Amino acid sequence: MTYTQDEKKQRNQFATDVVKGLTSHPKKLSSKYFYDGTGSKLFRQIMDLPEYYLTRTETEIFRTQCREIIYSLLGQATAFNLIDLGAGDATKTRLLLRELLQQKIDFTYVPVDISADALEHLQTELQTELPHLQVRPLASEYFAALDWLTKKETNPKVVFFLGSNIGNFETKAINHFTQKLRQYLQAQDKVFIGFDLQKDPHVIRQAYDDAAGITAAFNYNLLHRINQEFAADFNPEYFKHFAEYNPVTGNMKSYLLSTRAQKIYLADLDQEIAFQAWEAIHTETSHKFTLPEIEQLGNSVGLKINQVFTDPKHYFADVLFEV
Ligand code: AVJ
Repeated sequence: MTYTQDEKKQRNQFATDVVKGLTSHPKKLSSKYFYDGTGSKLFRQIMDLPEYYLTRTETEIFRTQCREIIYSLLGQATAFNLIDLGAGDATKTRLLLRELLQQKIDFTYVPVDISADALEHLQTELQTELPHLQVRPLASEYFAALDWLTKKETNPKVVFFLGSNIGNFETKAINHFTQKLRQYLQAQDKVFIGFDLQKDPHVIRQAYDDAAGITAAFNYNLLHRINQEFAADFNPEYFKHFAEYNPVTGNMKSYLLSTRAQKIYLADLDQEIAFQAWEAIHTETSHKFTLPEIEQLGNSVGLKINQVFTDPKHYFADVLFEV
């Protein structure tokens, strides 16, 4: 596995972000910090929840339209790199990988993930499941990975960004991300992005507040992680998971609410954080898109839609863009 940033730097970045986020108004923590070992495990459980329709729906799109997807993303290319940003456990991508191998197509699979734990888990599974696959895992943030790759690779690339991971950015950051992504692309390259679509707000809300409480545990884990990494004294029982969907903005937001006035001490950083009763920490945004919004997003950076793959209920869309 290749790491584009060392552990010490990552921890420093985390410390800076935690202090900055918890001393701002409103308080916030970046959702990218959910994914330590426990967080990645909890997210794998979320993907299997009955309420969490996203993974199931996107998997269904991949399963039923596998050949069409491969045909469209290959275009004229004979050899390529499949870069999978935020690969996670790559359940969906695997369906394509198997078919690509069967069709004897020359490609390298480059899973990129912020979570080294998730990547290790994935690599082990892939080695037994698809022994002929050429894999080159990158433990990295997205752009550090693209930077690193553009310097080393000349083959055309197809950049995957599945699972509505793009929804985790704030509105401005979605545009910024797409803009930046575009700068790494050349004429032959393509981008394949998974977008969660706007739908009945109740369906969306339940996906982020499941009956078994797994999503709540996923949210609380952020506090456990801060306790572990910075010797902090958060008591997760004094916080409440709260999830709210706004059909006007298309933003699904998750929070941790402090159920009482309390002071938290982060010993390793010698930092005290005061909470008012019912004060919120915003921990995640999961944006839901409309198709015109997706088209507009592509247009604004010079990406054209090649094809839209969706499910019968139009819950989710995997969109192939070309330069
Ligand atoms: C992995 C970012 C797509 O926003 O739906 C799941 C993460 N958070 N449940 C999402 C998540 C709460 C997920 N993404």
